Amino acid sequence: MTVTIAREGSVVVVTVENPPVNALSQALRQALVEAVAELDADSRVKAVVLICAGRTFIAGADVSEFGKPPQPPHLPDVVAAIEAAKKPWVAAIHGSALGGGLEVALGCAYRVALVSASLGLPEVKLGIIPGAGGTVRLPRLIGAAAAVDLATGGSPVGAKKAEGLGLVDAVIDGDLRAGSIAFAESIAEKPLPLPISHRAVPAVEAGFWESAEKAVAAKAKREIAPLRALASLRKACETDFADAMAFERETFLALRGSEQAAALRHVFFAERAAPRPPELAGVTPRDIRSAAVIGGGTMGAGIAAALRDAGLPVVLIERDAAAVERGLANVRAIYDGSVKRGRMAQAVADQRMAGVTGGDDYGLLADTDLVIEAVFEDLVVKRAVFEKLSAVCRSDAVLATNTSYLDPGAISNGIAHPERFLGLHFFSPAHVMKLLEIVPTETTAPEVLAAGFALARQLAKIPVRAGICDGFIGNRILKVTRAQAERLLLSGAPPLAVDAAMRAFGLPMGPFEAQDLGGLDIAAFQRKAARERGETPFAPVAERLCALQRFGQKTGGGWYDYQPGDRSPQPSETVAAVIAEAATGRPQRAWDDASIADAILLPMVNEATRILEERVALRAADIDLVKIHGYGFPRWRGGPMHYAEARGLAEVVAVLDRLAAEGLAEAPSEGLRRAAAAGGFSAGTVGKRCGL
Ligand code: 3H9
Repeated sequence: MTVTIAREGSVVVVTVENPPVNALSQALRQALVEAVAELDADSRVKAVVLICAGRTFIAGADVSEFGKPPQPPHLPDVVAAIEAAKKPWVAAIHGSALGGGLEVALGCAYRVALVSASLGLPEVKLGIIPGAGGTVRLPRLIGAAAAVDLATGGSPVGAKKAEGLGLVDAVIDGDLRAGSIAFAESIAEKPLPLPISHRAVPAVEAGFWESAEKAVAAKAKREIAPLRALASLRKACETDFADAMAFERETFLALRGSEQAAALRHVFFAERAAPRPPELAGVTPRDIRSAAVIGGGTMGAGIAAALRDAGLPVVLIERDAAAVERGLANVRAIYDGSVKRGRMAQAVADQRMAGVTGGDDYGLLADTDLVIEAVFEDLVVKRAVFEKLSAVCRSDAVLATNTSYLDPGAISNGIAHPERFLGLHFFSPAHVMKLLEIVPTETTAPEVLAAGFALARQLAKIPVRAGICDGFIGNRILKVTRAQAERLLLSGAPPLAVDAAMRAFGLPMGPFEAQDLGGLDIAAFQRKAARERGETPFAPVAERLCALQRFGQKTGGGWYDYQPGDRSPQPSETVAAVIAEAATGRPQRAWDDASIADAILLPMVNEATRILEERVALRAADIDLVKIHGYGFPRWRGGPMHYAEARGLAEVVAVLDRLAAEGLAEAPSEGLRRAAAAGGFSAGTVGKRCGL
């Protein structure tokens, strides 16, 4: 970390360099306080520009310090020192001024920003609220309503919008350093503006806070921080500066040590580690500038849209002209939907669509860099596709399958140049869902695997490397979720109670509602394939429902009954009778929300530990990302592995032992017992064996 001071006539430029994102480490906070004192004492200095080296302005407090006790100088004092400086400080913002970074900028007398910069208070996304005056100064500068949007939503605003809000004083297009120096010269002789902390609190309309509370609560669901941020903003508007600062700081410190903040921090770092697996360090990915998708069904069309959204030209291949038309119509429907919902301008949609070409001739792919197959889940059909691709594509083109259950090794068996082949498992809808499981085969070359990760980055997806097994990481755990849900049915918990318990835990939907939405036939098809492989999948009730053609909402009934035109699930007498029959002779017991959640979640953790032991996943945090980004696991719980660790693995093992004794779950794996003894996955033997 360095803070350098350079003189440009009467203006001084203070440059912060603390890669990667100029986070406010203790050393940087100290250096800023010292710079204020030094420049205050220098009579030649008329104004100060605070600028940052590298990719961004100060992106916030150093999140990695959050697990430790705060060290002085504390950020509120640093901001107060800058605000009290005798010379006007001008924050010169490029990249992002986030969290503590924006708070530092609010301490400055002026703020200027590059047109490409963004500013925001994302603290709530980390389970905390601003802790250095963000909620107290912001309403004084831009009014309560805009401050509520920024501090409770956590999304940044661009420089132009910030200028409109009064958050920045000038937008600079071009050289930020030169522009900021010129700005500083223009204000150097003016009297210092009133510090934001001295400005009047904004007035709000009657009922403003009550309606803001309703709106924030509805959006935040079970996350604590947004409502706490709102409380802090309200305090800022209703008391004096010092009281409001004390309230904000107290709230910040309390949340900083909360379970939700620990979980959200875990996810923050997991998401940033995921795109750069250490095992691929130094490997140059194969270049991907053009792409094709084989198959224009829901999945293929979604993948095509995702590729287009990332700027790649896409060819969509189907078996005949009519299927090509249907495939293109599926892609168009995605863009039409975005336009209808106001998320995309018609001109952008047209431009995206213009970059998708359809055809039934594989010859169109002779020079394509990446081809993703998304045809029917049938080994013979998929192999036929790759045989053709093998014949027409360049030998260095990356060939990928989007299979969810088949063995990519078997799919690629016999193709020319098998080192260019890998699995890229998207989640439906593929243009929306953030997860991408990347599945190398035994022959995949490192630069092809690296191309998969680079593609994920380009597509703004979260990549997770998965080994080959039935269902890879996510669907393999999903099988356990479903089996456990059925075990619960057979031991006295009705579908409604199971779904309600999982919602209470924080999932957007329970396992039975989710199956009714997606269709029971898909899992039935997979079970059939599993039986053909000699396995014995456990789905006694689902099998009976499928035999009754109850495939979910689309057939008017599945785990629940549905009235025509109404998607709300109604308990079904037919299903109750099927469950009663399947449960004959089994012991029944009483279930509450917590014990239902345990009976589903802890066996998932048990399976996930096996997945780690088998190196199907390389890191416990990767499994968390899979469940959060592919299956709606609540982010504020940190994913199943973080949840289990936070709860204590010894307790997890004890609960699983009890469930196993009742025949309601498998016993904890040896790996889980070892991890419990070692105190966690990352510190423990399971993690170590998996390369952590
Ligand atoms: C706060 O400020 C609280 C205050 O109100 C109160 C204090 C009293 N700390 O995302 P990237 C690392 S809360 C530590 O890939 P990009 C990241 O782990 C904070 N490290 O880059 C990664 O490390 P590595 C509020 C951080 O260019 C590297 O930087 N601020 C932090 O795609 C690159 O990250 C935020 O929440 C941090 N604050 O995006 C901002 N931020 O290379 C969070 C990043 O070793 N950060 N790292 O894997 C971001 O949103 C993005 O990093 C940013 C750059 C947009 C800045």
